[in-house]
Amino acid sequence: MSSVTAAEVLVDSLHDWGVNTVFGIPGDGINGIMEALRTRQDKIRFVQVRHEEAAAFMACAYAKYTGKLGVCLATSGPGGIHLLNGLYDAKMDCQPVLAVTGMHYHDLIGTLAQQDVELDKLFEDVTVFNQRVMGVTHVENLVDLACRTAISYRGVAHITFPTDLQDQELSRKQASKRNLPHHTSDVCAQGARLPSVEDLRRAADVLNAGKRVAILAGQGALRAGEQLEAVAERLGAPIVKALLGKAAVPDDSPYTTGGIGLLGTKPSQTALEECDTLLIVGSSFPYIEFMPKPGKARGIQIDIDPRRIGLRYPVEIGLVGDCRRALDELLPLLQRQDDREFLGKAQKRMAEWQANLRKQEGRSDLPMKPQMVAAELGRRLAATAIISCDSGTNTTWWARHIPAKRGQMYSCSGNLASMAAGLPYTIAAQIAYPERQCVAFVGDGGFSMLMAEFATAVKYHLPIKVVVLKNNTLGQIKWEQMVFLGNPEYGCELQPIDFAAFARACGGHGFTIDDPATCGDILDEALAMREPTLIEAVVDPYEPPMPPSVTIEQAAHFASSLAKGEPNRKKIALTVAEDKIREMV
Ligand SMILES: Cc1ncc(C[n+]2csc(CCOP(=O)(O)OP(=O)(O)O)c2C)c(N)n1
Ligand SMILES: [Mg+2]
Repeated sequence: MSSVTAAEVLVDSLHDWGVNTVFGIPGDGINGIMEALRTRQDKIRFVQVRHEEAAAFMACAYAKYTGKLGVCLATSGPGGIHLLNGLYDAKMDCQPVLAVTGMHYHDLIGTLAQQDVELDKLFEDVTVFNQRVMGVTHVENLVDLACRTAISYRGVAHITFPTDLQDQELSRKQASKRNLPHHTSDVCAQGARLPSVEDLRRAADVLNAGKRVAILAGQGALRAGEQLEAVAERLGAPIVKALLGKAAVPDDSPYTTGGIGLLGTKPSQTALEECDTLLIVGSSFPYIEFMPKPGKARGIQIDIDPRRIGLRYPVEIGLVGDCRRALDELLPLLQRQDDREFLGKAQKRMAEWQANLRKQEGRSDLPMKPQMVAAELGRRLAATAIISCDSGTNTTWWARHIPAKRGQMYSCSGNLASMAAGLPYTIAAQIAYPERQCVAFVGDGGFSMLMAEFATAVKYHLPIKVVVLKNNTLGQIKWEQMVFLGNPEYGCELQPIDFAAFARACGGHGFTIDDPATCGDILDEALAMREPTLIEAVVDPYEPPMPPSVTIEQAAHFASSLAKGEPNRKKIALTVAEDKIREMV
């Protein structure tokens, strides 16, 4: 039998776990692993990125969009440190990700040598599994347990690998006497957790007794759309969607009132305020001020993670299990609610809300309104498009003005709410689904953080489309400073970049849209491109992302920020006043 190196054992084991893509950047701490990847290119594709943070975001997005393990690789010291933000994104949105990092020579660790960072210690907080390789015969056991733990506990596993051990040949002589070869398994055992019959019956009793049931659907409900709609129909219940649950049911479903929270809709907020019973399906939506007051409604929660039952609302019954299967079991126990008034009212309010959105989207102002750009894009997206966004005001426009259609996928950095995720998410989506339309909808601040990844898309001929909302400001923060604290904006203006020229400089296509009259045609042309394409949309920096309803405190803060010397107060006041008037007429 020909000999294999420890790094080859790592790569072969990953392949056995079904891994076929690894995102990363080489370095002297992982060159042994790179060699194993080089000689196994037919099994695993190595995608070279420009920043390890992007590799971790890609691994996270790969997991989100495929349901499979995402894998990233970084060298010792700085490479591993760069991964962290993307790994936290995976941790906080509960995605199975394996990070492999390099480490210094095994016998120099802890001796102040170059790049001697004990990454296992650093990664302690972000991981559900975190080990350093102690010898060549350790690798197979570690990989099996790392992959299994990441998948079963929906979190980040980390293996850090001393560089000199990577190219050592596997010799069973080195194994301890209890470490028999191949004593671990690479079988991916899927849990089929279902709530107990008793709990399902109790939950059904509560739901059947409700007169005004609302459903809050999150990321965990993404693969349970049909079931959600069936339950909503049976109970006459509106479906309110948390941000990560945007694609759980399409926005044209008669049952949904769209998103919830600051970037959600008023009808969703009202539904949660007025419901007497709340069914939470796969969501840990963190803004509890939008939930019913504790005790105001009876609560039922379905979640795959028992720890999360009762996390944000004091529910009476927790159904622990896969949302789709749990809803399948629940449905036959539910009686049809004959009083359709609660759903009917929500639908009426939603129609009014939609009419207001359409007004915003139809505006032909210069500079362009971001709502208009989002809507024009949304109209043109393919039936199976995958659309990722960043954190910022762009998230609000994405959430409200790009309607999710059946068959599309949507995601962003949800609980971490990190900027810069949109582009790496889109690259990962395109790698996972070469035939689908993959689009990033991002802000100029977030995009510029990891914009070098556009060159990654060019390198691999990925026909991604990136829509950059260019408002030359960290828009979201500007509004937060004014509306939440009553202060003038500070530190928010951005040095403008010619993003279209940048895209061309990378070898891709670059378009600029600055006029509503040509916006649609340019989008058509850009979306038809077969190489990476960036569309820079020059939008109004003074357009506020209005919350579904403005509190008196927010209005007072806003007024005080203008009075305190907000530098752009005239333009801002005019824009806000004009928006308000248009809403009324
Ligand atoms: C990595 C990171 N840094 C800072 C923040 C705080 N933050 C949230 S939104 C935002 C502004 C985003 O600006 P831009 O990408 O231009 O989007 P816009 O709000 O203008 O649409 C900032 C700084 C964050 N969420 N993530
Ligand atoms: Mg911006």
